[in-house]
Amino acid sequence: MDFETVLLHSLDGVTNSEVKDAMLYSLMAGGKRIRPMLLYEVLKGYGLQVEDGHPFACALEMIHTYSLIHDDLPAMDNDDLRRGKPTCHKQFDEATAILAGDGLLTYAFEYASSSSLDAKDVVKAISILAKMAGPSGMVYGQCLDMQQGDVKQDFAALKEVHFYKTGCLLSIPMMIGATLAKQSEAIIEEWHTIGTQIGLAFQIQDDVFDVTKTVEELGKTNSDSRNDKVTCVTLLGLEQSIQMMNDLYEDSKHRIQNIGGFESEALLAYIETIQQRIL
Ligand code: GRG
Repeated sequence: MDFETVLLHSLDGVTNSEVKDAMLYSLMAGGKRIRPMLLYEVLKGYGLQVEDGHPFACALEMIHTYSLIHDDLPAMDNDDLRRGKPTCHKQFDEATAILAGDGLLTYAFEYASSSSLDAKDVVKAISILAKMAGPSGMVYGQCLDMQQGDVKQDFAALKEVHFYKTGCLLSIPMMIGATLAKQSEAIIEEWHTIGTQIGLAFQIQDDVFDVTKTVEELGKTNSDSRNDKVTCVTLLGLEQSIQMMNDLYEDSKHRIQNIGGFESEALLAYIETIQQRIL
């Protein structure tokens, strides 16, 4: 079964309602599915089955989608277009979009807990999911981002926003993959570092695309420029941003190659496709 089908059926257990329709609308709107794919590649590199990762891969995509729905709300970035379609609150209404985000966030944990792997590993993986997505992780990053207008940003401050807002969620697949493969705390921490670097590189790439691609190509509006937000490109310029992005990807690939007992070829090839992506 391909991931889109697995993801579609992951909401089968949810009671039918307008909120479920909105959850499905946003979840199945066609993202790149980078976080689930990273998890699958880490599992494969450790010799585990892709199927073992389904509950966590779906949970990750649910949490990612909730964050996009809430980020697009008028109280946050106020965007009308996401993944080439009207944002959730435009397609439904604000109250339904808030509830769809809440539904995806909470159901993600119910779904992840359906994993039949070793209960100790499952609890640890769920705890990583909660910590990295929560108020000391991605939510903290979003909080810093919302305050951006009040504080003059330098690159160190911007990097901190990206570390939490983007890096935390991109670290989850690496950390959970290593956890399910029963790796040591030190190795899980190394995967955290790798995920954070890929997250920062990914965010810089997103900032570069915001100035080099059209709204039609991106399938989303550029609220950073509309909201006068500082980005890597406005602070460092285009050339230096691209250089930094490539350095971060290269360093993370190098770190992955040095992880003992991990068959890195497929993951490195996948990261290469992210680095070379045109959208
Ligand atoms: C509302 C708690 C809360 C958090 C919001 C995800 C997020 C934090 C904000 C969205 C805006 C943004 C630029 C986030 C940085 C991460 C990023 C580039 C997200 C887009 O991820 P992709 O490109 O999206 O993987 P698709 O649509 O392909 O899944």
